[in-house]
Amino acid sequence: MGWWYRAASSIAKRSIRRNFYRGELSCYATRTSILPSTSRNFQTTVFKPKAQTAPVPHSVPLSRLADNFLDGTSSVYLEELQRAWEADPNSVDESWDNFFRNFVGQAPTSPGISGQTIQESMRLLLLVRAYQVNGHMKAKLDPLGLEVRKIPDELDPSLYGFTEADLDREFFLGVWNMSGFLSENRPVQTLRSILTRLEQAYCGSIGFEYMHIPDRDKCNWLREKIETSAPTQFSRKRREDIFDRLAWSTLFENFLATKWTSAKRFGLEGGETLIPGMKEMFDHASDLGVESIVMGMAHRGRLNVLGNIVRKPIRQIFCEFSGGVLPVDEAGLYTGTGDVKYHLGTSYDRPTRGGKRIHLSLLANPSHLEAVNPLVVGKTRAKQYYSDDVEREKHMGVLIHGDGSFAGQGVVYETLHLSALPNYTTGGTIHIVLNNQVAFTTDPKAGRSSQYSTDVAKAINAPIFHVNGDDVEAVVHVCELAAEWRQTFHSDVVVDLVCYRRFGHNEIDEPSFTQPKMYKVIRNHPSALEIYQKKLLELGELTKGDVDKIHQKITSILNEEFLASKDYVPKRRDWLSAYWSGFKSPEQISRIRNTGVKPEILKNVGKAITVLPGNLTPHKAVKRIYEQRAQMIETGEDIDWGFAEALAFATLVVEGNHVRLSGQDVERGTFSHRHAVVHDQTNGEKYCPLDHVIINQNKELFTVSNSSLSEFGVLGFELGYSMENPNSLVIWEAQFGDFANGAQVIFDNFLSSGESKWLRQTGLVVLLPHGYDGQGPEHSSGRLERFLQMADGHPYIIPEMDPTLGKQIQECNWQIVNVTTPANFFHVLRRQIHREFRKPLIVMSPKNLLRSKVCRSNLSEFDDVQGHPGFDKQGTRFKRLIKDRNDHSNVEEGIRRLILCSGKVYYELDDQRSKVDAKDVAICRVEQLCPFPYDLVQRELNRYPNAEVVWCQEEPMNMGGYTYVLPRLITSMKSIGRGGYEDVKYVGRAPSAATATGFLKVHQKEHVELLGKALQSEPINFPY
Ligand SMILES: Cc1ncc(C[n+]2csc(CCOP(=O)(O)OP(=O)(O)O)c2C)c(N)n1
Ligand SMILES: [Mg+2]
Repeated sequence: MGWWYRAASSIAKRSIRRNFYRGELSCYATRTSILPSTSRNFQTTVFKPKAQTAPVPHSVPLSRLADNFLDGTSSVYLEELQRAWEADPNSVDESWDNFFRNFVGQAPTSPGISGQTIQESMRLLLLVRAYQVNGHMKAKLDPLGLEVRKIPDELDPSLYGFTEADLDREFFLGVWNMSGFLSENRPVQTLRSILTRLEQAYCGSIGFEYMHIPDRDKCNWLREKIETSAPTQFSRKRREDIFDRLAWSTLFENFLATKWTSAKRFGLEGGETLIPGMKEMFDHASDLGVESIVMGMAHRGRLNVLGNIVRKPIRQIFCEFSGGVLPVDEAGLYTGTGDVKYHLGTSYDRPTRGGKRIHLSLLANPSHLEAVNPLVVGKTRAKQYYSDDVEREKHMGVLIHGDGSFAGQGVVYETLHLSALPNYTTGGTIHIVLNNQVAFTTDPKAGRSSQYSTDVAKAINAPIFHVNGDDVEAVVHVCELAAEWRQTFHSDVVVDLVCYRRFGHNEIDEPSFTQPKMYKVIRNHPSALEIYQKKLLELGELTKGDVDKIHQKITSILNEEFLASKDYVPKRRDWLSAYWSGFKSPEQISRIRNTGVKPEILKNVGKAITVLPGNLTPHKAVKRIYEQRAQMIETGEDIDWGFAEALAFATLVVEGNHVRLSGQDVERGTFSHRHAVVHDQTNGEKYCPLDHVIINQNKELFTVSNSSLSEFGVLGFELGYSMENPNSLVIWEAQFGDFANGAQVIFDNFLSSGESKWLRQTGLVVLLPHGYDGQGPEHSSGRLERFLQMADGHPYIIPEMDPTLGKQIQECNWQIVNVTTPANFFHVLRRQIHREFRKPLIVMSPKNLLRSKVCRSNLSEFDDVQGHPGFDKQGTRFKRLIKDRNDHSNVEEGIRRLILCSGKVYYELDDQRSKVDAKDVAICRVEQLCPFPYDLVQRELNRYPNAEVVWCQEEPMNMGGYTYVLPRLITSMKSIGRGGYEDVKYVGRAPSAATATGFLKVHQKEHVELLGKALQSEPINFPY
């Protein structure tokens, strides 16, 4: 290969020089683009090379070449071969026999191969290479024929000095170590046939983009598939199948259009070949070992995919079109708020052509384009984990994208770039871009800065198959090829299905307002079904009778389903298809379980996770931390935050649960408090103590993984992961709580509302470091207020508060806590698993408490021993509210002020209280803000009947818990006759645009004022 690069680069250099002298520097990129370089993708320069400017090749017979093309081993090899062939033509490979037979003895000037010059050889190779690299630019991808693309000069043979006269000359084209066109058994062909083959392979209905992949084996594998001499021929039977599938896709939309003329359905018309493409892809994937597919897609064609691919009962889809019916009234049935029909998901076991079954699940998703992508990938990964699919060949993710969204939505890249990360890979996702060449009203040229909407996928070296959506056989071919690629290389691949949108963005939209020219063409454009039907009839593969039969069959089934839809009543099963067996819906009461752990188990796991192997050389600070932890378990005292968390993980692991913690720098912990992975200082090897809690522990049972620097993508991934199996504690930690807003879509549209919309539960935990330490506006706040605002608990109605039942928590959309003790953190984590339902948990986690000497717990607060401090009336469990630390009795009339607060400000208040010796002030910590612990707040209000009630927070008034707590506190007070609105006082920062000041001095001043006011001896004015 070395000679080839040398030769190619010398040509390139020459052309650069030439162009430079002509003052056309801009063509640098164009001319070098034939090289395997990074600049190849910009084909917009105006340079038009004149064929005659290329130097006319001088013929130099091969045998007399002194060029480095044949220097060294190559020429010696050729000479050897030639000698062997002269002695015995059968002793060499047939291709060489042909070659020498053609070559030897002919006059150098005759139009045969012997006239081939080294320059021609090089140019020919460049021409072939140009097709491999840029042939897609000439492929006929646009069904409407409207696309204006400049065919790259590199695909013009005259650029390389070839003329008409050369077309019937034979050329030698053998290259070693390269598969496909250049290596087959007939290295000698006419230029005409070479060009025909190249055009066929690269410029038909499929445009292959793969030469950006920096892996020769992968390129060779693809070349082999692409450059095969005969294009794929489908059998009559296959063609009938493909036709049938295309007819289903087309007639389904037609049927919806005629029955519900004014309903929005975001139809597939113009892209109907997606359905046969996907079906054939899935059949082929199943043949190659795939057992289940997790799918995600947006609005366009979703109903068609649901009906035809995932086989959601068509009568149900029709029923939903007619307005939908609530499920049958069953005891304990939760129906949520529901969602529009084109967002719902479902799953199904679909029989494949090969006689197997493949499990398909389409995830529900919100309107937010592409937001479901990371969830699909995360869920796929979880399926692989639970089924021990270590090769990642049984479970596969498939994502269907819009062209506008694929190019424009950042989460596409955030998901793509997870694809090869060890703890996030799924062995390849297949992406299908349903490229209808428009996004709502926006043309591609206004919607992206690069040629193809798929260009972002080049960043991960995925091959991209662009295909003309009107050529259903080509669509099927690339869909199958994508499945093969995925199963062979376990990496992502993209199918860019270039089609059009027959109607407006939705069916009631007028597309000609904005795309008049395109829609003029579309109006007269036959459907893909009509095109294929005509082709098969002309080829004699189907008769008119066959076609009619298929049409009739489908229409009559659709009509039957339509009739059946009128009496259709959804069953609970339809709503809760992914229901976790045994888990309770919000309306099915479940008892609260305790979360304390037997002391001996705590001791044992505590020891297991504090022992580092003798041959490991940890950093001395880390060694000290582990020694301290060992000490903590030994004495049972002073357990800190990091160790409490590790104990929660370890005890869950011992109980057989999967624990997965992911986020930026979580292995060490942003604040250096976790050190879940210990690095050997001599050889860099890693040791994770939590991997050794039980004997022969599965490597992934406990997973802690630094993630890529993404919030939206990674949080979405973990959410998808958490939804697969309830017996897992899946945690995402933000570096600082602020950064969670990069993933806001996941919070708003999935985590806070997913159960209500789609009846899917998740116990995902989100750790958001929060707390005002003077670190400036972006490192102080986890934006507690945002999460509280999305909480669905009623501020004016106190629900049934039976402390032994989880009804309040089962009914809420998520839990939000701001925990202040290591033991309480331990229990809140364990509570996620030790219950019969799953609910997301948002934790405002501490920063300066991680090292605080006062933020410590005793091991006796973790265990389940009666009489120990953790044990209350019901046993040991998470404390939703922590009462004043002083041993107050049930009624304390002498307390003049009750401060309610949440989070680390408690310790500061307590400290201030000691400083000013304010014994008549009680401080309670609301550890769980949502759902609001009405019962416990009432209890504390009753305990201090004469106290002034204060809500104290360190956040500004428009942030933190204030606006959430205020109405709930008033409701609690009113309910026990303790006053109302004017009786709740506020101590905290003033309202602010930024979360915190950037000036440390200002912060400190605010802080001192805040504490001073909270503990001042005179009453606090209303409202602050
Ligand atoms: C995050 C987000 N931004 C904007 C929209 C509004 N929107 C819905 S569909 C659409 C156009 C999508 O274009 P494309 O991805 O090409 O899909 P198509 O509708 O053409 O199939 C837009 C802008 C949305 N749903 N989600
Ligand atoms: Mg589009």
